[in-house]
Amino acid sequence: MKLLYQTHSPFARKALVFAHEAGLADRIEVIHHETSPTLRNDDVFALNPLGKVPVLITDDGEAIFDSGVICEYLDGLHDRPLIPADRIAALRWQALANGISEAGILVRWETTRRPEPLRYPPLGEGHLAKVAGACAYLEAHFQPAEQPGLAEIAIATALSWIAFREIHDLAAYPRLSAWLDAFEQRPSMRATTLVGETLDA
Ligand SMILES: N[C@@H](CCC(=O)N[C@@H](CS)C(=O)NCC(=O)O)C(=O)O
Repeated sequence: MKLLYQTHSPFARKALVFAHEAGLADRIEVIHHETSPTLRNDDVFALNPLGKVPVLITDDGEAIFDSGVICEYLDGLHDRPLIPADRIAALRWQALANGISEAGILVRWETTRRPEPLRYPPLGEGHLAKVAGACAYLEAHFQPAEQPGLAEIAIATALSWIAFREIHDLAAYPRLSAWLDAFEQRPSMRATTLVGETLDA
């Protein structure tokens, strides 16, 4: 299989960490691609009409997106499922993690990515409040499983990216940040360190 990837994407990393945790990483060739709505990558668009990574190309040549669907697909390829029987709960935590990354990306548009005269601070502040609210919710309610599954992988990769881009200070959430610090030591996370700058032009 091939994974169209980006070394600084929380979504791409979620799919690859999932592959590592499922014991499937050695079956996947990782190919880095830069993507941005303002810098078209035709190779990615050829496989995903949204032009986003991650995209998984299966051994049959099928292109699968997005990150959540890739995780579902990979979970069918091994015998210790990472998406637990309480599927709805796991998918809901994944949705929260996705929302954190999406809001974080929108914060970055309003703080660094958009040309300065076009930035709209209230929009950035509104999205930052969503990140903070979701972190507070996780601090209060998230009970991570000892054996990581989809929920833990999605939340860890989203929060790790928030810290990497310095979008929001996770020190305000001691229980959550202690768990994240420990999770960062897993081989799956250490093999997929975040690196690089987004290219928008
Ligand atoms: N819902 C998608 C989101 C993927 C996504 O937003 N990827 C970003 C990189 S972090 C991207 O490729 N953005 C390019 C664009 O928006 O055009 C998923 O879970 O895979």
